[in-house]
Amino acid sequence: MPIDLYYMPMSAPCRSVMLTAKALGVELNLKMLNLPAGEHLKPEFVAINPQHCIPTLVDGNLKLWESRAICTYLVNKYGKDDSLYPSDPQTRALVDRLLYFDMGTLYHRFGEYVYPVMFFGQEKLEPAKLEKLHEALGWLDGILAGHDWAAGKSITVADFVLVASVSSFEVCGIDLSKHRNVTTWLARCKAGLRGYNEANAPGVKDLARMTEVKLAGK
Ligand SMILES: N[C@@H](CCC(=O)N[C@@H](CS)C(=O)NCC(=O)O)C(=O)O
Repeated sequence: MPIDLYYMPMSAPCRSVMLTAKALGVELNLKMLNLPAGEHLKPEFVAINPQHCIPTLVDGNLKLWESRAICTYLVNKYGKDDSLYPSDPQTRALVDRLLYFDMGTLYHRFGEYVYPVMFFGQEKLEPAKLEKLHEALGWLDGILAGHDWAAGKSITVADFVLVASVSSFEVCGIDLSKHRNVTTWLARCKAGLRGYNEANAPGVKDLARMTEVKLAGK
């Protein structure tokens, strides 16, 4: 039975799921939804996900949304071992902390800064919101100090989730250069994550193109 993923390449949450699937060698049946055209609001998709957000995964009778929950589900169900989402409570807690940090703080602050201009007609980006995003990037920089991957010595789902976010920030003109651990980790992810070029890079390019139109001069 195919595993369907409703997605759009530009979406960072969707890319984190695709990176996780690539790392696991799990084949996804990709079903693209054009959000600007409102395809996510069509009755057939709302019947699957009443919240009409992507990514949405359909695996047999399971219909699942919330990207970080999808990533950990895929590892729990299809991982040959637990390395991408360690079962040791303490290590898992550190991974979970990063997933929640991404959702509630890091990506959230990016959205607060960029979305009003990108999607809701606000004229200018607000410097105070950029500062808040840099504060969060500074925390990530501290978290990354002294080890290669987000949660320690090996790759976990936290890397997939965080890199989908941070690679988006990069093409939206957020200057990452003062966060040295972030920039070296980002380069490591680009070079070292299996499937990065297929699962993340094309969507980031789409986002870069949109950014040029929507954020230039703002
Ligand atoms: N917390 C959710 C956020 C998902 C989300 O905001 N998806 C956006 C695209 S990036 C979306 O589907 N927007 C359309 C909608 O919510 O109606 C996740 O991580 O999966």
